[in-house]
Amino acid sequence: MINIFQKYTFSLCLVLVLMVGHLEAQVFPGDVNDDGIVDNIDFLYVGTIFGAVGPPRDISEQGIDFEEKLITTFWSSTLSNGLDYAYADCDGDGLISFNDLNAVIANMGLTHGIVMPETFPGGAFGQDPSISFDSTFIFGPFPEFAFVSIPISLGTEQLPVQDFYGISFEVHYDPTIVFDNYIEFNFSTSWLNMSGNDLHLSLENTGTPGVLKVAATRTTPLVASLDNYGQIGTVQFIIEDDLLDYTQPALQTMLEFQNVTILGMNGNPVPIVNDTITIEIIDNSVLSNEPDLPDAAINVFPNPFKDQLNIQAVNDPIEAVQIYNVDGRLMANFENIGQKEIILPVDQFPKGIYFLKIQTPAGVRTEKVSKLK
Ligand SMILES: [Ca+2]
Ligand SMILES: [Ca+2]
Repeated sequence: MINIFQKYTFSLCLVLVLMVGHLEAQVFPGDVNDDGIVDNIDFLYVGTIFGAVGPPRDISEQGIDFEEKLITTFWSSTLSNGLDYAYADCDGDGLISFNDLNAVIANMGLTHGIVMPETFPGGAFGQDPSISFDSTFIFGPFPEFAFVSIPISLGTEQLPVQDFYGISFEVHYDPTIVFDNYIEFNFSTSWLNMSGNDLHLSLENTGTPGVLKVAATRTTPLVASLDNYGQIGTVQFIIEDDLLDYTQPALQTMLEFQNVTILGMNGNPVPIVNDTITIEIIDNSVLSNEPDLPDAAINVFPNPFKDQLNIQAVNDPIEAVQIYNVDGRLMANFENIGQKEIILPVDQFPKGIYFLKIQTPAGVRTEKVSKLK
């Protein structure tokens, strides 16, 4: 009997050892929720357990290269979706830190295996707080090449946000309407309190035309009122310049929030109601009476630039050049040029992206350029 018992115990142990062996798992660094794609939701999950410490991966399995990394020891704590914390330790060093948030940013958009994006239940209109385009915003009409900045609010006085740690969302837009697919979300000073030493993290990914992905997560709990509402930032873009001619009626285009996710203080999803907005666009020659020049009519180089920008017109002399920054602010205005070639002194401009509006007697050309350090 004892022999049989011992044999049984030995077999049981063997089975347990084999089972423990099967508890190994693979993680692709950055895909924190293991849904096949690195995106803004993975960013949120890292934030919710920021500072957690656990067993590191084996040295040979550390790093953030987007390949299967073996997890041999779990952390024995789970995210709100049931996955082990080890998935959020993107670099495998045993600490949930900025390195892991940066790993999500570095691998943003990469996929492995079958992609089945994690989904979250939406909010109920009239019951749950909303993310919304500000109702005081004027919907247009905007002339082509106008800079549009739409304030975004989260929560209202009637339906405030009562639980918050981080937010991710997408803004869907028509990529043929947005100039050079250049659109961004700027978080402003707000009740999110993501400034100063507390934390400020946000990311944007315009890799998919027509989809702006945004996320912001705290790394410490929010020390503020639990009834929060008001503006959290702005969606900003410039309208394409060759959409209409003066004979055509105004054009309408829609922007829409999708896949809005808030994770609360305990990491659980908080239901949120989405919103859409329609804005109206008119031909800018209604205002300026200037036709658009074809691409080949103007050469701008080098791009990116450092100290100076050369502009050459093929046929007509250049009359004027305006330079705008990405906030739509006029940075420089060169008038009465009257030559086919001009070299603009732009060494004092800060690093960034600029828009040139080049005027000739035959029409106007807009160009996007970027300044290196
Ligand atoms: Ca993911
Ligand atoms: Ca880590």
